[in-house]
Amino acid sequence: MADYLLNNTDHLIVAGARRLSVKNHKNIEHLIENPRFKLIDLDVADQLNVYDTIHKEQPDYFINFAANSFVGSSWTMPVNHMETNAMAVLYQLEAINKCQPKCRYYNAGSSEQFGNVNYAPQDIGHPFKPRSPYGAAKCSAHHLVKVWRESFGLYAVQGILFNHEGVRRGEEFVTRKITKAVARITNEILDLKDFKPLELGNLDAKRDWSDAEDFIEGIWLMLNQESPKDYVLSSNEMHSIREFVEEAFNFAGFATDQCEWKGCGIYEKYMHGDNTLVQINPKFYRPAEVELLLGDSTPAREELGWKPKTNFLELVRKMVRNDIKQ
Ligand code: G4F
Repeated sequence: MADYLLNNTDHLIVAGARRLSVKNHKNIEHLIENPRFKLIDLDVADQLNVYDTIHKEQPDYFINFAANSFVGSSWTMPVNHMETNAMAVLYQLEAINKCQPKCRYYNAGSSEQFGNVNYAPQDIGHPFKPRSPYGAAKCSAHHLVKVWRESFGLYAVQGILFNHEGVRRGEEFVTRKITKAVARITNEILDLKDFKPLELGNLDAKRDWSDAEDFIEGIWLMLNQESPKDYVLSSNEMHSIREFVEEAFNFAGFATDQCEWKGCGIYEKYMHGDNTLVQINPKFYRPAEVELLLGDSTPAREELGWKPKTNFLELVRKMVRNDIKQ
């Protein structure tokens, strides 16, 4: 988002990040010296800190990407997810309403809010049926944004974004986990070393994946309409984890017609000759799964003039290429 704003607008970016004793700023390292980029300490779960920051900075826009985004950890840290993904939104809305009501506000919503879906594709009218503490917190945030918009006339929106990936994706999310492992296994096989197979959970979950870079423009368009409205951003294409695995290995030279899925359930394996490339580890199964997500982003395409540029295959290849290069 910061890259996009620095390249396409003349705004000053005040970037808030939680203070850590050992910094984790790899994805923004290249921006630190930019005179239009200012990094400040900000903990969105601390109401006073949020209020003081908005009071001091008087932002024209406030974009909240500070949620905990890993669904898998939300069962072990449910309170933390409610505080960071829901209460934090309340603190931000209240501070904006009190000190800078002209500020345009964006909160990152999620297709996880649709959860145990009733129909496909899911549009903005699909009911919320979350399956995780993460999803429940995001639904709560969604209602808060709507209530503050309707009660106080704030320009506040929550885009509902389907999965968005890329070369800066965290390594515990399934796409990056796969592409990193494909790069590692490819190198280890070429070097004739022993290697550990990639371990995954549910291979049959289906997701609507896009390139995060494409979504940034959609978010900025959502923030700059005449009146505030929530939109879905999605590729409108759905693929299983299994297909992602096949395409990623295929691109690295393990042709799909020379590989084979063998066994079933927790004994299923993806084999290339005698080599096991992928095996199941039940520890990656979730207590409740969102089996299928497929978006319908027609209103964003028609009303905002937005559309994604990168399709599924290009995304897989871009991520594998990057990880092999690294
Ligand atoms: O990559 P994931 O962890 O992403 P998930 O849960 O769909 O959430 C992402 O997208 C949401 C939008 O829909 C965002 F709101 C959220 O913040 C995040 O960005 O898992 C995708 C699927 C799941 O069905 C999971 O069970 O992959 C399945 N999976 C199978 N094996 C695995 C694994 N997921 C992970 N992380 N690790 C595995 O080994």
